[in-house]
Amino acid sequence: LREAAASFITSATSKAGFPPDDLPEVALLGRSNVGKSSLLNALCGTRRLARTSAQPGRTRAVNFFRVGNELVFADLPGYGYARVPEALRVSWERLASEYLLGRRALRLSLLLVDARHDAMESDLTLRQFLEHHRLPYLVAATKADKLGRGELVRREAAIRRDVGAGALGVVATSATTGAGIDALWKAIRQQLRGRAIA
Ligand SMILES: Nc1nc2c(ncn2[C@@H]2O[C@H](COP(=O)(O)OP(=O)(O)O)[C@@H](O)[C@H]2O)c(=O)[nH]1
Ligand SMILES: [Mg+2]
Repeated sequence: LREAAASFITSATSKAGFPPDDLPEVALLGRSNVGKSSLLNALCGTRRLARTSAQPGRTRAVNFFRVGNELVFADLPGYGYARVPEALRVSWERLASEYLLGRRALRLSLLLVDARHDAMESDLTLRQFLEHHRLPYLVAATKADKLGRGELVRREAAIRRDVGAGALGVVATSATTGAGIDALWKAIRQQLRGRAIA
C-alpha cells in the first residue's frame, strides 16, 4: 500500500501558494540535513520524489506531495542551519507558523532528529511550539543505520526522554535500509484514523 502513487503537488513560499487542503496532511519538520527528503522518499517507496542534498539549508519553501487519495505530506524548510542569516530565520518562522497554525488539514507532524545526536535548542523550541499549540507529533530518529544496535537502543531512550517526551511516539528510521518505515506508516495511519492517544 505504501507504494501507492505519490506525486509532487506544488512548492509554496507563502500561504497564498498552499494547495487546496482536501486531504489529511502530515508535516515533516527538522533541521537542515536531518534527512527529511530522504525519509519522504522512503515513505513513498521512491528515490526520486523529493530532492535530497548533501548541502544543508537549500529548501526555502513548503513542498507538498500527495500519496494516492490518502494523505498529503508537507515538507517544510529545514531550520537551525548554523550560518543562516537573521532575515532567513525570520522568514522560516513566518512560513512555518503560517503553515502549522493556519493549515486546517494538518493532522500530524513528524519531527525528525538525527538518531546519533542530542536534540539541539532549535528542536526543543519546535517541540515546545507544537505542544503549546496542541499539535500532535511523532518523532522520527533518522539515520539509525549509522548506529550499532546497543547504541541505537540507548539513543532512542534519550530521545524519548527529551524531544520525544510529548510525542505520540518515537520511531527509529533509516532511509538507507528501510528500517522503521513500516512502523512509521503504521503510526501515521493510526493518528489519521484518530486512534492514537494524545
Ligand atoms: N546513512 C544514512 N544517510 C542518510 C539517511 N537519510 C539521509 N541521509 C543523508 O543525509 C544527507 C541529507 O539528507 P536529506 O534527505 O537531503 O536531508 P534534508 O535536508 O533534511 O532534506 C544526504 O547526504 C543523505 O543521503 C539515512 O537514513 N541513512
Ligand atoms: Mg530536503
